[in-house]
Amino acid sequence: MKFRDDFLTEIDNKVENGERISESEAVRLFETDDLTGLGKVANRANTMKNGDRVFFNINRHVNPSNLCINHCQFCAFYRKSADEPGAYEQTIPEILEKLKGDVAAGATEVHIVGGLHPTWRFENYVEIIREIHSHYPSLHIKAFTCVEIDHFSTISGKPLDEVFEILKEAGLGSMPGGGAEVFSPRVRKKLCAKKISGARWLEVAETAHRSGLKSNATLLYGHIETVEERIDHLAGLRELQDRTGGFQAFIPLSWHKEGTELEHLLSIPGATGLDDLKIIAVSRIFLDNFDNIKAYWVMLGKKLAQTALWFGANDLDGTVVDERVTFMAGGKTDRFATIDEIIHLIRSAGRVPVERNTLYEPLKIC
Ligand code: V47
Repeated sequence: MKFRDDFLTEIDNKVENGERISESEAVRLFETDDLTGLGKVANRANTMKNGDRVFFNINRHVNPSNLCINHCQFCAFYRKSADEPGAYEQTIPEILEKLKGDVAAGATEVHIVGGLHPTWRFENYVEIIREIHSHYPSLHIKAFTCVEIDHFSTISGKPLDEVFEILKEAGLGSMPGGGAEVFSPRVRKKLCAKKISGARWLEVAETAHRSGLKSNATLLYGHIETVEERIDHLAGLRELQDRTGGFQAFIPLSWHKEGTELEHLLSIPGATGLDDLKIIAVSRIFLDNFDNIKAYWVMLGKKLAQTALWFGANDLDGTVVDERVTFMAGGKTDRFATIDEIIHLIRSAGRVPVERNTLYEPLKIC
């Protein structure tokens, strides 16, 4: 292939020969001004793995409560106490009622994440999983980030592997990738000082994988992180994936600032469309041991998520329904996507839509 930026020829040859790129090469990729060239390299890396198929699933989000003891500055979702405006707690019957219609409409997955509640005990969380599993046994429960799992270990006094055994017995099927933010200690100290370290996030993910659970990984970008810190984050994920193979998908999360403590800092303009596409492309090329790169339409917008299918992404997430983390931070996209809409986005990008389950087994070619 011919590129305007010669460096892309080098990287394209590496991709074609299955050679891994280095951290400094990944930093250099971010600096290219040949966006379409970068997209072509990432597209090659993706089609070598996934052909022209693009995954989606039929899912719904449940965020049981936004009360949280970690007051992260980039987050508009959390509330410190129940009497603050916007604070909420859902009961188990409410959650079961919400899921009823989704299951009837063919949902195969429920995605559960929430705050670190100041008073809920580990048993409360286990009960949520147990009740959902017993009412809707066909629904795959993808729940709790590494941050929440670490919290359960702290509040229950149980080691991580025991926490996982209890949750699996209750019906937990896999874990989402949130809470990773950016592993850089500099960024965490400034934005989320109370949150577990990046090293601990990776340790919890490793323990999950060793106890037989698959999980996802994310990167929150577009705030104060540097390009080097983004790549260092990806390097931590690539290294763990080499050892466990337990990550199913990588999902870059485009930071939304409305309602966060950082909203009025003009020095942080947030990610542009170009950043969004570059992150998808660079992560596809750098994370050569991840099969799936997800373009999360809730944060990218449906049109840019569709465009990302030509920049290395092979997964559009799902119908989603009722996600709150992004919408409380000013997300302007629709609150859900219909199955027909997702299929249309994929087909009109020239790709083949494939409905998958949470474990990335194809269910239906659409
Ligand atoms: O953990 C918080 C991030 C995550 C904001 O695994 C924010 O399949 C943007 O992890 N702007 C939750 N992001 C979302 C998440 C996720 C989403 C879709 C699929 C999967 C998966 C995982 O969102 C949080 C945090 O890292 N976040 N605040 C914000 N203002």
